[in-house]
Amino acid sequence: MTRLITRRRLITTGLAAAAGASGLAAAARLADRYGLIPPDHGGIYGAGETLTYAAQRVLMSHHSMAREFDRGDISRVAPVNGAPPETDAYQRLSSGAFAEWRLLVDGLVARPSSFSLAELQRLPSRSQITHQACEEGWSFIAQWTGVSLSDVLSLVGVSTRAQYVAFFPFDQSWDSLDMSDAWHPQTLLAYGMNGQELSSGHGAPLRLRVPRQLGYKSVKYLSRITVVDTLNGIGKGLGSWSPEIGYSWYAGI
Ligand SMILES: Nc1nc2c(c(=O)[nH]1)N[C@H]1C(S)=C(S)[C@@H](COP(=O)(O)O)O[C@H]1N2
Ligand SMILES: [Mo]
Repeated sequence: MTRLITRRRLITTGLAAAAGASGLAAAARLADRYGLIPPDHGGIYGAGETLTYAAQRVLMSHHSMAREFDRGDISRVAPVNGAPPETDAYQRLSSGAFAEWRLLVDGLVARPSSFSLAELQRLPSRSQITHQACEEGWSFIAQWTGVSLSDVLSLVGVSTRAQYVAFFPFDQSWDSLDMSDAWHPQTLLAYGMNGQELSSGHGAPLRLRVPRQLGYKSVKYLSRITVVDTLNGIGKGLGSWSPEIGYSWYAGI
C-alpha cells in the first residue's frame, strides 16, 4: 500500500511538473512509461486527453464509487436518446421478445461463451440507483438491475494479457473500457430499469451501465463483448466510436 501511494505520488508529481515545465507532450511521454495512454491519444485529442486519463487513473483509487441514490430520488422522466437499431437482426430479435438473442463473450478468455437473457438473469442480480449524464447536458436518476460485468468476466476466465473490453451493439455505437472500469463493482450489464424490464428505447435486451463515465459509455442494445490486448484493429483504432465523431474515449465524471 505504502509503495503504491509512493508510486502514485511520484507519478502525479512527475506528471504535474512535466506539464508545467515543458508542456503537455512531456507529461504524455511520462504517462506512456506507466501505461496510462488512452486509445485516442493521437490526432486532435493529443496530449490533453492523455493527461486527463492519466491524472484520473493516478489520483483516484481505481475503484472509487459513483454516488448511489435513494428510491425517492428516481427521476419521473427518463429521456431516451436515439431510436433502437433499425437493422433486420435487431428488429427480428425484438419482435420475438429477445428469446433468440444471445450475448456473445469472446476474445482473450479461457471459455468463449454465449448467454441467453434467461441465463444472465439466473446469475447474481445487482441493482443500483445512479445518475446518467449525457454529454449534451441532460441527465436522470434511475434504478438499474442486471449482472455485474465482473461476474460474467470471471465466468469466462479473462486472460492476464487483457487490456480492454470492447462492447458491440446492434448499431454503430461500439465502445470499450479499460480493465479498471471493466472490473469496477458498479459496472453493470443491465436488463432492468426502475423495476421493469429494459424498454427498447433504453437499450433492450441488455445495456452496459458505467456510472463513473458519461452516458455515451453506457452502450445499449448489446450483442457481443470481446476482451482484447489492443484496440488498434477495431474501427479506426481510437477505442470507440465516439472519438471518430468528436468525443473523447475516456469520459470520466
Ligand atoms: N448502442 C447505443 N448505445 C448508446 C447510444 C446509442 O446511440 N447507441 N447512445 C448513448 C448516449 S449518447 C447516451 S446519453 C445514453 C442514453 O441512454 P438512454 O437512452 O437510456 O437515456 O445511451 C448511450 N448508449
Ligand atoms: Mo449522450
